[in-house]
Amino acid sequence: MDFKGKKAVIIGAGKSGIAAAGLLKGQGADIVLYDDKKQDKDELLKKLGTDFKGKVEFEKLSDESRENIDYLILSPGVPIDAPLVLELKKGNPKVIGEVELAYYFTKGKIVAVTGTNGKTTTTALTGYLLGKKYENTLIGGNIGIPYTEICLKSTDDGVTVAEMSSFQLDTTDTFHPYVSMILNITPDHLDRHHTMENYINAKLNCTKNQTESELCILNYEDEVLREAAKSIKAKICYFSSKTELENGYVYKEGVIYEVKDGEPKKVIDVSEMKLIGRHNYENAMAAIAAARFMGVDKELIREGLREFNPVEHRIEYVETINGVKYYNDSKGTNPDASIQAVRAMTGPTYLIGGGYDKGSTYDEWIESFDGKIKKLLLMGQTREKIAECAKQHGFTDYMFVESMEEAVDYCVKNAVEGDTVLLSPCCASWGMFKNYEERGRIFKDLVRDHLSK
Ligand code: UMA
Repeated sequence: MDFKGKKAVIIGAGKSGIAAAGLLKGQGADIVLYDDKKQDKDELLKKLGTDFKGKVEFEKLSDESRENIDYLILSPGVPIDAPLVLELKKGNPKVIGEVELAYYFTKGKIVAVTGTNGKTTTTALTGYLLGKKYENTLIGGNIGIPYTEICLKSTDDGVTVAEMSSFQLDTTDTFHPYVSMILNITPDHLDRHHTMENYINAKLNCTKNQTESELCILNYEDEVLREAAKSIKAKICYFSSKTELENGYVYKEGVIYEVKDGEPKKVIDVSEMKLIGRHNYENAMAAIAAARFMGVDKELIREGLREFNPVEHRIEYVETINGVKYYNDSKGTNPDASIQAVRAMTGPTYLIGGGYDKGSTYDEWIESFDGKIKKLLLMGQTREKIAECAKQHGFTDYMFVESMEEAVDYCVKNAVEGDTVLLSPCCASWGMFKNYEERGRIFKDLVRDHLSK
């Protein structure tokens, strides 16, 4: 792909937009970096570097920048049906997402990890296992490192493990991984994709260009995925934590097995790993399947599984204060993820939830409380909606808080030895926090502040 002298307008000047501009400036493109929201221009220019010769615009794209666009590059958070995108499309530019752009520059093999939940842990673990064999193993994408930031570091003999969100997959075209995995699909981001069908199709984009000799790893327990498998061209490898498969990876009574023609061979006893919870054993099976397909030795896989530490913000242990354990699950941004965190708790729990409304329903989340939740502390845009739903399910031990600080203070004062405090909001962080990382770090800082009091 030749970008020299071509006009590229990038929409969204967040992490991805900045990284895309960084990539394109080295290709001699004529760049306009635009954001709907006003930003500190000097700060942004500093991030772009002194060799950035393009334009930066905010709030309204100038008439000049709208003309003769060759490439319209969308950050993941920019919907393909955003009014500005629809308008600019009339000029017939090539419209691509930031991931598709990165793909043009990627060398070597790609492992793409998607699914509603478990992506980040699985991406990190897969990268860790592949790193045992491939010296140049890169990890990026939705995990927080823009793909355009790492793609130039890829090499023919290396591998890139890319976490792909539905937002990112929505705007891919030729993106072609060697191994793809879809961990699960449950309703999420319906405000952006409008229908479940659109959301599923976005996820399936990660396998649409794969061929028969390549691998697609799927969760056997997900009916949507089993149905989708019928039209997937790549070889399918299933994993399951419930069904004894004839071929694939199976979790049963504390052990992960690799099964070939009905014959199970033990991979690892899960008690040897630091990851906990059935959902994490599923993530581990997907990572093992990818590593095995890419030729990583079984003993090295076992070693990696034992060494790997859980990812920040996913049921992450923070501290114990006066016999009360604190867990940060800020990545619990939808019901399914948060249900897994609630299930992983073994005793009476103070649960901190609520946040940005992305159209989820909370019935299953409330049902998963199973008598364990002593108090539900609710914050953000969704707090009334969740409270209403809780009442309908006969759960009334909830209260509203205005801030994370108020929530943590309440828990520190009221939780007693043997209790657990879990931040697992079941909602996105937007509105109150920049992102889930900021929300999780603020929670952890507040908890640790109490430790030093
Ligand atoms: N913006 C516009 N117009 C729009 C929408 C956004 O100008 O119509 C601007 C915003 O004002 C903002 C910028 O775009 O300044 C933000 O861009 P972005 O939303 O694409 O976010 P980035 O900072 O580039 O981060 C993105 C991902 N964010 C989203 O998908 C919302 C990050 O995933 C990802 O880590 C990062 O790229 C690197 O790949 C975050 C996320 O919440 C973690 N992902 C969702 C999830 O996991 O559920 C999908």
